Amino acid sequence: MSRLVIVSNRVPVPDKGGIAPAGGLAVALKAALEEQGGIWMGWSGRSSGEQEPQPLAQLQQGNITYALTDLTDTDVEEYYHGFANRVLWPICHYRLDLAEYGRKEMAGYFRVNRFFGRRLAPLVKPDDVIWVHDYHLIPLAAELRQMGLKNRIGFFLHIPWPPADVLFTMPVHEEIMRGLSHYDVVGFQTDHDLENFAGCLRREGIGDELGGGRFTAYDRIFKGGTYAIGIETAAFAEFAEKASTNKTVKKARESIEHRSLIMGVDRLDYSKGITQRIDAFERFILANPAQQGRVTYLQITPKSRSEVPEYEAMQRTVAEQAGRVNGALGAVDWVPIRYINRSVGRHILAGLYRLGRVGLVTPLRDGMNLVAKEYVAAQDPDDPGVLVLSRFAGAACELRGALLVNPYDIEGTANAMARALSMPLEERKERWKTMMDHLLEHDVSRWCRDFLNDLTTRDQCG
Ligand code: ADQ
Repeated sequence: MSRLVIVSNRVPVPDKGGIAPAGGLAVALKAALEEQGGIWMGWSGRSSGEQEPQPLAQLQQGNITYALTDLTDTDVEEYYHGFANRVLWPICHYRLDLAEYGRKEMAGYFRVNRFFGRRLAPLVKPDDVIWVHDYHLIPLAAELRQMGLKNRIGFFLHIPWPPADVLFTMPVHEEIMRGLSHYDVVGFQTDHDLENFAGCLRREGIGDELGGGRFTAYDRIFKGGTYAIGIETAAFAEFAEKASTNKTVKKARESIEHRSLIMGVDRLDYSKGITQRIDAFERFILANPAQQGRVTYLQITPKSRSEVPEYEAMQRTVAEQAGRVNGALGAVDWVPIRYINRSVGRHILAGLYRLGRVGLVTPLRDGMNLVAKEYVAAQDPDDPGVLVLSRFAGAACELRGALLVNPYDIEGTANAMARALSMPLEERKERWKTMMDHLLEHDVSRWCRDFLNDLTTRDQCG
């Protein structure tokens, strides 16, 4: 069996006791690596200042080698904060207004990908299969091909792929499209993303579809496919059930008392639609005065990318907005919104999801959204809560039992909250079961297997 080489911007390195950071993606990819043996390479998250980074730090755990490199301050600024997070992230989330192009940042992005390629190439054996993850590393295959590597190389994009009119506002869109053509399999979260990608190829005559999921562009043939990422459904459901005795979960349950809990859990990011969601909650309370004092909205939002000015500003905006709504609607014995800026352990999170009568997942645009899937997996089968889900999350293509909303329509989202809170038990159970059956069958291990099968089956691709 050939070895597997995974490359991602950050690597979930196990601690000294061999425990890897939790999370479905890390668990599934680690399992695949353990089965086949291999390497997981990426950025250490550290800077070497302006010094050339030391050689790769390698950590062996069983038959997995974790290979990490530092980056210089300039690299971190231009590649990571610059092009990846201030250009590709907003563009892929349809936010042209937030994209800040700069020639320096673009050059830094391609330079760091070349640097990753140079550090990785000496570790790769001829029959290794390479799987590259996410928007930070699109040009990596092209760099490896340039160095003569003929291995099977696959790419999976965790975030949405935008339509041509959006992508082509980026001055280097051609280089990005060309970069993708050097993979053997390019994977997206949804059919809609894949269609957008095909549209980008067609629009400027860059390439075309050959049928059977095969594409041609820049004299290469490759497979383009949809691989909706899942979670470790069965394990997550078990965490949630067991968490009912957890101290923090118990305290949360007692503090809610007789009230219904609406749960929101997101990284702090403009794509997640948190401010629109708070507006919708306010609208819901104003339109349903009988709910005053009878419902609590818990929003758990760890800070992310706080070095980027837009994220810092967003942190202030959300906190002020939650404060304003609490000031306007709250009572001496009722705080309508509890807003927490902290990360929570996965077991506790699972227990909190289970307490939620409503799971409110309303991103303006999201590749998949694992929170939606985790919320469903965590529910009590005899008394499940209701998922209110944005139609612009990739998960909406699969979770048919959710109440789908347009997060830009504040009144519509408020109405969905009211409907979710009054939904009869039989309907809740029916909707939940449809979603849970799907999630059990399409879990993260299956996602991993499906992608790797396509990548290693030669006639799938060029
Ligand atoms: P993200 O944008 O990070 O992922 P998401 O899919 O929701 O979004 O995953 C977030 C993860 O972080 C979930 O597993 C969640 O449990 C965890 N999390 C969030 N808040 C937390 C908190 N307060 N404490 C602890 N854990 C918390 C990107 C794409 C998504 C895509 C995923 C996977 O943007 O669209 O679904 O990758 O492909």
